[in-house]
Amino acid sequence: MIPAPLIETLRSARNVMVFTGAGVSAESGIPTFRDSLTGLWERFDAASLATPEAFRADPALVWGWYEWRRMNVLQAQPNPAHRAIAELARHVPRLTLVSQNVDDLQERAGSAEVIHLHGSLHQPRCFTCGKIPEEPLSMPDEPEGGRRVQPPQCAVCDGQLRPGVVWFGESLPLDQLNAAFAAAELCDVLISVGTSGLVYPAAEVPGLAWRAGATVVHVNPQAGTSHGEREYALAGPAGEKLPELIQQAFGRS
Ligand code: BJW
Ligand code: ZN
Repeated sequence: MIPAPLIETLRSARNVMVFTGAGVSAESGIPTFRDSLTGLWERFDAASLATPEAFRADPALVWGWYEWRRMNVLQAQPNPAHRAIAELARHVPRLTLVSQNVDDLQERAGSAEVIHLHGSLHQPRCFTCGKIPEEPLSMPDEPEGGRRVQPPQCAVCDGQLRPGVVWFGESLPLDQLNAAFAAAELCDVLISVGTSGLVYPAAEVPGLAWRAGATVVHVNPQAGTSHGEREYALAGPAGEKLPELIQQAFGRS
């Protein structure tokens, strides 16, 4: 049951922000990071795979792991939550979509502009000179995970390509972070979907919006039932709750 005041607020909002985490892609079969049993960090060691030190120590291990993840994403399809976000953009005067995700499922569901705070699996760059190769990556050869794969060489400096994601201890892309913070301060409604809110500075976004006066909605199976002033929790999978919210606010989904 979606609270009536939330439906009214969304219906009259001029400026909506959607902030997504790994949970929005969970129903496409892409594992989250911290869910018990299924989360990537339950099965793999973040320090050995998602830091610049890890890449320096064993580039083939890190590149192979990210190639496995890129292949999973290439084989996955957008789910009803991704499609609901693309549809919401057609109902409100302005929608800003900010994602912590490194997949491209939101774009493939029809969202035109996505602010990616943690980069992309699909756009590697040189670990040495930072150059982004002109040629897109080809389909990974081997479906198996856990296999070492030598990273391709940079055409400019012969350095090694690295995944174009933001690792622990690295700065987030400044333009995207500034755009996300600015949008958070301007929005009337922020819908936070499928994030544990544990990783900073991205995790500051919903609080920033709330302190600036926005109504904040959390869509998450783990969402608590209690909520503060201007704060709602829709407890359930995003692929159910987002279409329901949009259907009730705008009449179709
Ligand atoms: C569903 C669902 C369904 C399930 N429907 N929902 C302040 C305090 C403490 C530490 C720090 C701090 N500030 C910075 C730090 C350090 C660090 C940090 O935050 N650490 C914390 C973990 C303690 N941050 C950084 O290092 C950042 N950089 C930085 O701060 O730079 C400044 C600096 C420079 C130099 C030196 C020092 C500092 C960078 C962070 C980069 C994060 N990178 C990753 C990996 C990206 C690459 C990759 O994909 O491998 O980003 S980590 C991982 O976590 C990934 C995600 O984007 C990010 C957030 O995770 P997310 O999306 O929330 O996923 P989960 O799994 O946590 O949650 C999923 C949720 O979905 C759950 O709630 C489920 O219930 C829910 N769900 N099914 C809806 N169907
Ligand atoms: Zn280079």
